[in-house]
Amino acid sequence: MSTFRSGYVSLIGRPNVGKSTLLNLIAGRKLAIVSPRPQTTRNRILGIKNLPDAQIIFVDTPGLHKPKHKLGEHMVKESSDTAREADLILFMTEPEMPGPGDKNILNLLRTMKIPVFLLMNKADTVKKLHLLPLIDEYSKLFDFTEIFPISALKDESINHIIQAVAERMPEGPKYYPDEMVTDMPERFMAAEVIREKIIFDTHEEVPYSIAVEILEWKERDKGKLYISANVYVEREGQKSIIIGKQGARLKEIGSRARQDLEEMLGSDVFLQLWVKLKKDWRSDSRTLKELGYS
Ligand SMILES: Nc1nc2c(ncn2[C@@H]2O[C@H](COP(=O)(O)OP(=O)(O)O)[C@@H](O)[C@H]2O)c(=O)[nH]1
Ligand SMILES: [Mg+2]
Repeated sequence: MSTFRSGYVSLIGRPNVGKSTLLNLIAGRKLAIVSPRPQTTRNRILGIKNLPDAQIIFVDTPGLHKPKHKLGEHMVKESSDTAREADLILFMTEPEMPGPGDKNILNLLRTMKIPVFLLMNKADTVKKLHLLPLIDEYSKLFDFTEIFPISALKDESINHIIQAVAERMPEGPKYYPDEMVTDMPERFMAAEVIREKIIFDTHEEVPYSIAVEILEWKERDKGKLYISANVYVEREGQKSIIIGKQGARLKEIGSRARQDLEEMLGSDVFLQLWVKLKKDWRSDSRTLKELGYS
């Protein structure tokens, strides 16, 4: 009789190395929002992978960084907590010499005594020749169980990595039913899609200063879904930036979000967005709690 294996695998690394891109590649669909800016992911996000003889639960995390406000503290805690509870850690990095950020993370991982794979991501951005000496540098810093260069953006198959991960999973039950790909409610994913569109369309502090809260979610006539949401900003000036001239930017954001939501939910969507001021919400414990960031 063959044994069934299952376990938790946490994706750990500096912000912007490609953790969420990898989670989406593994899941074969978009679970986590991705952006060219660091610190986009704020919560832990689950991607469940079913194999004939294993169930692997991948957990995307916010990047580990030096927090500057209460939201940042929450993000760092989410990352280190999921690492501590994992059966295996995928430490992701870019094809660069290890910097202070990477070294700090490896020091933290060293205290956990959990096997760690090194995934050197964005391998498409450098010549193969340059990868080996970099991998060498990382190997001097940490005793990795396995090492893979990858490109979460360009590679189509990462089955060899998933297979290697499966082999490291302990014997265990199927934690989630087969059809389940994530534990996130649709409402949360919808709020994230809206946030992603705003991040893409704004600059400097604005992308970091926003939070999205779904207010209404109702079936209306002919199966059309009505969704309304608040977009919170930290300062008055950010409100007009998001709204744009005669509401042009908010209209554009809403229309892009609606297209993604329709694809994700498989139904027509009517989306209404409100921009609201919530002063310095990133430093306010109560608001963080209300928005699910605690
Ligand atoms: N060239 C290249 N870019 C990548 C790769 N993986 C991710 N990216 C880009 O890196 C940025 C950050 O990715 P994201 O997944 O949000 O990083 P995270 O902060 O670690 O979750 C995005 O612009 C991605 O498109 C890769 O393999 N190659
Ligand atoms: Mg991310």
